Amino acid sequence: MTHDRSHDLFTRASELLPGGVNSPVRAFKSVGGEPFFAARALGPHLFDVDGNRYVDYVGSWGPMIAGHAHPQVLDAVARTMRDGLSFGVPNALEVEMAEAITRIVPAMEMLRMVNSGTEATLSAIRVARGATGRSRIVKFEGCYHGHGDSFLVKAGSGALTFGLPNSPGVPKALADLTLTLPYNDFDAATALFEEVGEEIAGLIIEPIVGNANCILPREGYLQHLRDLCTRHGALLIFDEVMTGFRVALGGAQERYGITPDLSTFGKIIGGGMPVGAYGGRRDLMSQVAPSGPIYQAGTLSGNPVAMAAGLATLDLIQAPGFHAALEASTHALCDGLEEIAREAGVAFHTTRAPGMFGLYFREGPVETFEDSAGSDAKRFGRFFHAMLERGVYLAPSAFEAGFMSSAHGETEIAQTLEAARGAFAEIAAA
Ligand code: KE4
Repeated sequence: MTHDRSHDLFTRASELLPGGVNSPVRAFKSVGGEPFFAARALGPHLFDVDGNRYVDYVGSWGPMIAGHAHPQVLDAVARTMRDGLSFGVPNALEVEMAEAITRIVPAMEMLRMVNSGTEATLSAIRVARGATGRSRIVKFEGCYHGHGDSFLVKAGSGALTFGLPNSPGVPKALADLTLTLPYNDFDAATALFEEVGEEIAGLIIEPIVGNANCILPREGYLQHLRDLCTRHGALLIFDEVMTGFRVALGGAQERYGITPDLSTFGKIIGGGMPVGAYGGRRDLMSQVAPSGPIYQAGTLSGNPVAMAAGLATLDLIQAPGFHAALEASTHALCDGLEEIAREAGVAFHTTRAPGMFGLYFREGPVETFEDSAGSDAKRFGRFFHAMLERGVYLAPSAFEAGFMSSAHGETEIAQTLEAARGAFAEIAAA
């Protein structure tokens, strides 16, 4: 594979964009080398500017659950944009989106559209603080909720990838209001709530962690957090920006049968266009301006083009059997990778939920952030490049989940496993 044009573009980009990218995790910093530049994408594939084709397991970090450039999504966008890109006054598609989300996610009694997952989570936290009159929030080490100041404390995703879990620029006074807990630790959560439970406005969690690689909740853990929040008057906030509409149609809250007080979404509901949403209990959301005093606003919130792309994607994922098929292909990929690693004698483990998965260069199980951090990141980096050279694009960090789409068929999974045979053999021999 040649990457000459990507290299030229990256050289130019690096002059003008920090790290040559508009979002850190794209820079390949933790796996080494330079990122390729995408020229186009279709279905399960990305094509770079040098003409290389990759089976894509990142899917723009989640939105492309129905595959890239799905005709139904593109047609909806093309139809809508001809009537204008943004009005700054309400439009019918915003109502249709609100009706779709509240129908699919019953805990979302009322919601507000925004333009990113970050906006959704920082708005949800503001509602929690405004509605309870409390200031402290609880998050989990390794979880990532976007780059809002309150969340850049022991954060995951790119912050973790670059060892910046506590970013400069976040005032200590604000960071001190963010308490962190170890994920999947029942006793630590109980102890914290017993100590300061009445000061906690909200607890925000990725119900399935997808930003410290992929970690599933232990049996009963989410219910334990639900009970603690209820008992101490704190609000339970499910950050489903990644898991929403993916691990089940109704997200992790449907999969695990938990009713959060507030939820945040993004990615899939924009179908690739900038979008986020936050919402939940009506008595909380009715306190948001202009119906209440808690302020939040956005020039492009609910813009018709993003709504059209999101609605078309939501339509596609409601097809009968969509999530069952996504779960089956996720298991087929992960089972195959584990078998090939075993044959190659490489310590390897996967975690999986419908449509998302974690790859670990360590023996299982992986149930805590420490388990995840104990994966051999150097080996992951070598595996990443060995797969890339063989036409498979995995998330470029040992601390990111991978994503499956309905466009990944048996052919793509077989190609991926064939590439993995060579990649694992290469690693075993290193
Ligand atoms: P955005 O602001 O990037 O739209 O969403 C922030 C966010 C919030 N909550 C969760 C659970 C998330 O996963 C994210 C964003 N996810 C990362 C991927 N790990 C986006 C990729 C990137 O930062 O470029």
